[in-house]
Amino acid sequence: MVVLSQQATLNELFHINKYKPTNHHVFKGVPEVDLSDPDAKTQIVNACIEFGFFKVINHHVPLDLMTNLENETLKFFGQPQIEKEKAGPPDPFGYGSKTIGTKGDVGWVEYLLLNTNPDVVSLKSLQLLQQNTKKFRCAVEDYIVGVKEVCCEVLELIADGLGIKQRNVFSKMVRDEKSDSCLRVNHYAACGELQALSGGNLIGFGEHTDPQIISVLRSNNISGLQICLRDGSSWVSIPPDHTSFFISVGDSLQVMTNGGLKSVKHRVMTDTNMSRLSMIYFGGPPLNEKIVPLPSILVSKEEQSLYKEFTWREYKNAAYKSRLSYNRLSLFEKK
Ligand code: GA4
Repeated sequence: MVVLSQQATLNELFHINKYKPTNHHVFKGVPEVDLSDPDAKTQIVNACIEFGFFKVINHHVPLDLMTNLENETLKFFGQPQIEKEKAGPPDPFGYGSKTIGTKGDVGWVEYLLLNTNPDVVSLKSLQLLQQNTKKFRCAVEDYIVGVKEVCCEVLELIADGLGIKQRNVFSKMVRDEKSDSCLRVNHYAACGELQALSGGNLIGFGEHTDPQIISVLRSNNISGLQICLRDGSSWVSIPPDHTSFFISVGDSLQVMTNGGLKSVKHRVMTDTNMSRLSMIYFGGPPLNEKIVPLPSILVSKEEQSLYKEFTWREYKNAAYKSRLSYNRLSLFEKK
């Protein structure tokens, strides 16, 4: 049943249904990279160039760690709304429902957003962890340890694949004790009758690129994630795989490679009958880190920087003031 007080948000949700119900075919071409393959670095860089997106297998994170967090967060989302809202509204950390960011974006989603760095953990993240059971806290902490390793390993392979001598040039930003990485758990409840009301295309999370370096996503076995291909207009559906991680290139990596590896636009559609749960680790630099093209890349490609100099703090502040679908990097491009 649709609660009347939520009608305004729902109207907006249907209003944003400007995405034409095009044929989102299931994409069979997602590059799958076996992290133990000696050729992984080349495959990863090729996938970053071609799609800004790929799947990794043989990542050494036990399935238990993933399902444990999945179950604990499902318990959280299963609570009465009034309980969940004690952990909100998001600042941007904490519990949020239907509203995304601060500029009026909405989606059929509820979520938890947590800062992952123990040093710069926000009050909201801390309260959220404390309000919940020890099992919930441990599930979050254990998962972060595992997923951060995957994130750093992939970043090191990207550096190798690009022929950069200092293979920790990206990963050291995520390993830094001041790294501004975060973890998001999105719950897309089955949307039932709303799907039909919306014209069969209810948006869970609208199109956007991630501002960080790379994002590492794991979901349950329900589809919904779509990426935009490099032609800029074809959207394809990504077949889910609950045992693997999906990696997306973020805006910061695009800048550090001077546009060589471009961030990928993605979005999530909802399902009438099945709930989707995804957990995404956003590998981010420390706030004071300068986000500039790597000198070695500029030298080897004989290029000038395409971007003005900025810190992650400046980019993040600009990003968090923008609409979800906005091309945030355009603010920092040299004209
Ligand atoms: C997209 C990637 C991450 O989920 C996120 C999002 C953030 C938020 O939910 O508060 C933003 C979005 C994301 C980019 C533009 C701004 C900020 C919502 C929004 C409209 C946590 C992030 O870092 O940027």
